[in-house]
Parts: sequence; structure tokens; C-alpha cells
Amino acid sequence: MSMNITYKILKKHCIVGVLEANKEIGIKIDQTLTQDATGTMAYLQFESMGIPKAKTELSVSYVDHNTLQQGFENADDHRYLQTVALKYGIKFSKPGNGICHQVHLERFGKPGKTLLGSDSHTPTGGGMAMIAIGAGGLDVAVAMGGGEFYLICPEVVNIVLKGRLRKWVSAKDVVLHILRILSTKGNVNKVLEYSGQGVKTLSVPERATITNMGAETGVTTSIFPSDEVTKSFLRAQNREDDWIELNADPDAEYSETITIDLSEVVPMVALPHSPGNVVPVKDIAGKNIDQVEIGSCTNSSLRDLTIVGKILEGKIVNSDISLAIAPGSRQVFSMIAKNEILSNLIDAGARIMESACGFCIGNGQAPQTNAVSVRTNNRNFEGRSGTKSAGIFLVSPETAALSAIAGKFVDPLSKSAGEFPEIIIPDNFDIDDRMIITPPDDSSGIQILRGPNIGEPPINTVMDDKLIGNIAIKVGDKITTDHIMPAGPRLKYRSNIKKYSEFVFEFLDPDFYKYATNLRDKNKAVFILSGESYGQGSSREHAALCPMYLGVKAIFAKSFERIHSANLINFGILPLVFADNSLYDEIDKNDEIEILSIIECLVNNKNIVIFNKTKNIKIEMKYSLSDRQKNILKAGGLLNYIRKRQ
Ligand code: MIC
Ligand code: SF4
Repeated sequence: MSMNITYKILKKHCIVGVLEANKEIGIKIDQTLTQDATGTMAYLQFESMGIPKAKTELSVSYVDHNTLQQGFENADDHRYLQTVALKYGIKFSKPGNGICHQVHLERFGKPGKTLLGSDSHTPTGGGMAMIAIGAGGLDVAVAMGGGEFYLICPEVVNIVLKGRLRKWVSAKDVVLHILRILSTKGNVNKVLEYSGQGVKTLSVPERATITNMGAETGVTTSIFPSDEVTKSFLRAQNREDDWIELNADPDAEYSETITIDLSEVVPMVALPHSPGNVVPVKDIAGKNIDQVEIGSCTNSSLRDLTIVGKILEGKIVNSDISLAIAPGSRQVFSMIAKNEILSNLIDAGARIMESACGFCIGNGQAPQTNAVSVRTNNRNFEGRSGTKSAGIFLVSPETAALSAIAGKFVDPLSKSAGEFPEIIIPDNFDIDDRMIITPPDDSSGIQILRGPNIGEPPINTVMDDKLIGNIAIKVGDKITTDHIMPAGPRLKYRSNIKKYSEFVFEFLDPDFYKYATNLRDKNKAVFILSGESYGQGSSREHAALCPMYLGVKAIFAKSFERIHSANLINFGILPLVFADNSLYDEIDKNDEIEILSIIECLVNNKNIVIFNKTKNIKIEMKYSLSDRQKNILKAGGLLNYIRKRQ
């Protein structure tokens, strides 16, 4: 039977279930990655499983999110992460070595393999023909222990690329163009698979920009073929042996086809506050700007920084602009330091940042009040930058660099952009893996170091058959995990759930914490009410774990995002969806809600009826749960479920 690339890889890895779109399957995971902000919990959970060594082909622990080290907490976390990794046979990429997705692509990604990462931008690996999926830390911990990863067998959308990009238009514009078509909702359980002649014109880092930001559409992952371009990237990384060819069969089937003529793509910008708010840059050309930030896992490759360095050569950043640049990896940083690119950037007045997530996660570089901040990363959610009143505009490195010089938005296709600087990417990259620590064969002498900020992950209780409680917050559509569990300065509490929980919904409702703990202390359930697409964005399981800690038992929403919904189930919180969305209007904050016979409904696959006692109305809620997920919920979460089975 002829197959697409996605199903070829899934078929090789499917251990539970059959490959039929929209059915649950369990797949073997070859590689895992974690980053520090989600990693501490993932390793604490892994430790609690009592498995002596990671069972994957390769697992890597990166430190890239939380590198500011204001206070002892981050440094303690880094120490814990290093010692726990080496104890359990996991490679450790030190802080300063770069952003997990960029480094993984350079040094470890392999076509045809599966990669599970505790970060939603893990699909970056799809640029190298991997099935690379973002998940909560607990799912990654289970995969490290040799357990399968469960997902809904996806529908595969074929994105056919024709032609070639014009000068000044780059991969970021392609993915923004796709976001304009697909938007940020309604794409769950799909894979975007690229094909067509245009694929050959894109390098692996350019493909990775596209698969990286594909995450913003909400799909499970995105994937490119593995071809001669992939081979030459691996050769440049001195890893040609890792190459295999991987293409879809000529008459492979897809659920849908979208054709994009690359030569017609124009420079694009995502306006505040959603990556799906995309318009051509031309529409806002001339608008004044205050800040430009270049970097992140979307746009920090050697290609991206080289083009920026060439555009800035001999120029100076506009006097009213702050320009900061963060290389994606130590390899990129070192290579631009050895040619004229880094000095071009410095001479142009750029502020050079560490190879880390930095500004992208709101770790520094918060813009001024009401700022217009132009950035090359992938998310522009309100407040994520650290300044609630600022608007973040997502663009390509080309648009960012030209705009930094001008002090206003410049459309790279306009005359003012000038001559396009041709760039040459070397055939061989500088290889130096000494910042990646390899675990010893005998780790018996390694002591795991834990600072005082590192607490045990809390565990839920078994599911109650009856719940009575109140609506603690009513929110609208597209609530992101940044709304639920802010990062930035709060990141240092990622390994301290008790403390981090104080900040749940901090910016939407500063009283949420008090309201929820008050209910919890009276043994009442805490409920959350939401519109469409609840839990967009990151994989941070803290957006489920901390609400669970505060007594949240169920969320009533019009729809949920994939990773967040899986995280809710993993921590024993019921994700319930309105059978009739208009009834969302019949519930308000403070309403008292009673739910009866939950277990019976789950067992018999019946809708769950919630009774709004305040409004005296019964509302039917649906759910889409496999038997495995129902059992996890009944057990009070995945850790309880695993322990029960052991
Ligand atoms: C993000 O880009 O939102 C993050 C920070 O990388 C998150 C992970 C986290 O919250 O730790 C993600 O994308 O999953
Ligand atoms: Fe880091 Fe930003 Fe990428 Fe998340 S999106 S991994 S915070 S660079």
C-alpha cells in the first residue's frame, strides 16, 4: 500500500492500536529531549518510577530556558538536572550550549526516528524527517522509561510547495503564510507533511523554521522528506551516517492538500496578540517601532544570523531602537565569531545575548510600556514578553534587521530595502560537543543534588464519583498556557509547585489563587470555564499540575488543545466539552455546580451532566477519551495509574 512519510514512520513505531486516523495509538519513542523549565518535574517523575536507566536510544537534557540565575533557584535546578541526567544515562547539554531544538537538530536529529520532547516546539525535528512531538514532562518521563507514547493517529495534510522563494522572502514568511491559512485553532490531531519541487530549494534549518512554528497551528507535528539537502546538512555536521532517504510514495494518500507557490509568498507579520493574526508586512510598513529581538528556536540558525549580519554590515541601529540578538547554539555563536558576522552585529549596535531562549520566554528584554516590539520568535501572546501593554510583532530575520535600521517597519520587497546580500553557508560546520556531557557507564558514584527549591511533584487523589464546587474563573477563547501559568520571572519556581501555584491565572485574575485555595480548604471542587481552544501554546504541564494542586477537578470548555488536554488527563483533571456551545453563556463565575455519577458515565460512555445549582439548569458535557485515558482519570492521574499497574 502506498504511504505518506508520516505513516511510514508511525507504522515502524506503532506498538498499540492500528494506524487508522482519529483512533488512539501507542508508539515507541527513539529519542527524548527535555529542557530545564519542564525538565525538573519530568526527572522527579522519572525518579519516582524506580527505573534504573533511561531505555531510549538517546535522551538529552538541555538547559536553555532559565539561564538568568537571579537567585539560587535556577542554579540549583541546573545542578539537579546535570546530576540526575548522568545518573540515569541521559546526555546533559550545559547552559550556554544553546536552545534545545537548534542543538538537537544540529547534533542528534535522525531522519525516520521518533522524538518526544517536553517542549511544544519539538516538531522542529520534523525539518529533518523525524516524527517529533511535543508533550508534557510526565509523558516524556514515561517514554524515557521505555513506555509507549499515546496519541490520536493523525490525519495527514499535504502541503505541496511549488517554485522558489524570492530574494528577501524566507522560511518564516512561509510558515506565517500557512498560519494565515490555517489559523491557530481547529487543527488538532493533524500532521502537516511537505512535498513538491519547492522542498528542494529549502535548507534543513529553513525547513526547521517551518516545522517549528507549525506548532502554532495546533497540529501534532509537521514533517519534511529526507533528501539530498538533508544529507548535505548531516554531512556538514559530520553525521552523514545518520542519513536515510525518506519520501512519500508517489500516490500516497492525504486527508487534504494545500498548494503554496513559494514565488508568490510575500514578507509576513503576525500582529499582537496571536501568531495567527497574520498580514503582509507591506500593510504596516512605516509604523514606528521601539525594540527588535532576533533569535529563538524559530530563527537563530547560522543562515538566519548570517543574513542579519550582512544586512547590518556598515549600518547602525536606529537611535530610538534597542536591538538584541541571541544565537541559537554555541555552534552558531562560535561560527559567527570566526567570520565577520559577529563584529558586524556588534558594530551595528546590537546587544549580544547568550545562546538561550531569553527574550522569547520573557526572561529579560521586557519592552517599554505600550512598546511596538518586533521579534523573530514564534509566540506573541499578551504579556509573555513581560510587558502587558506591549504589542509583539512576529517577523522574519530579514524584516527584523531592516526595521531595526529604519526604526520602523520595512517591507523587504520595497525599494528601501536595497540590494539583497547574497550569503554563503560553509560546507562544514564547526563541531565541538564538549558542552554536552555524556553519562558514564557506571553511574553508581553519582549523587543527585537537590537544592531547597526542589519539591516532590504532588499527586492527585482518585476521581470522585460526585463533585460539588464553584466556577472559580470564566475565560474566553484561545486561553494560552502563558495565561494559565506565567513564565518569565516566575520560571524559577518550576520545581516548586506549592510556590508556583500562587501565580495561576496571575494576570487574568490575581485573586484566583485565594479563591481556589479557599474552596479547596472547604473540600469543594474548583471548576474552570472556558471558550474555544483552551490551553494553546506550550507543553508546560504546570498549567495542569498547579491548578490540580489548587483543587481544580474539571474544566468546562468549548474545545481544548492537544498537549494541554493530555496534561490535564495525566494529572486527573476532567476536560469536558459542551454538547451545545451556546450553554457556555448559562454559566458564570461563582456559580455552584454539582456533578453526579461521574464514574458511571465514564464507564458507560455517557455524556456527563453538570447541574448549575445557582441558575437551576442542567448542561450536558461531552468528552473524547480512550479507555486508557478514562482509567488514568479514575486513578487520579498517570503516576497513580502506572503505580497501580506495577
Ligand atoms: C514556550 O515556548 O512557551 C516554552 C517555554 O518553550 C514552553 C515550555 C515551557 O513552558 O517550559 C513550550 O513551548 O512548551
Ligand atoms: Fe525557547 Fe522560545 Fe523556543 Fe520556547 S519558543 S523553546 S521559549 S526559544
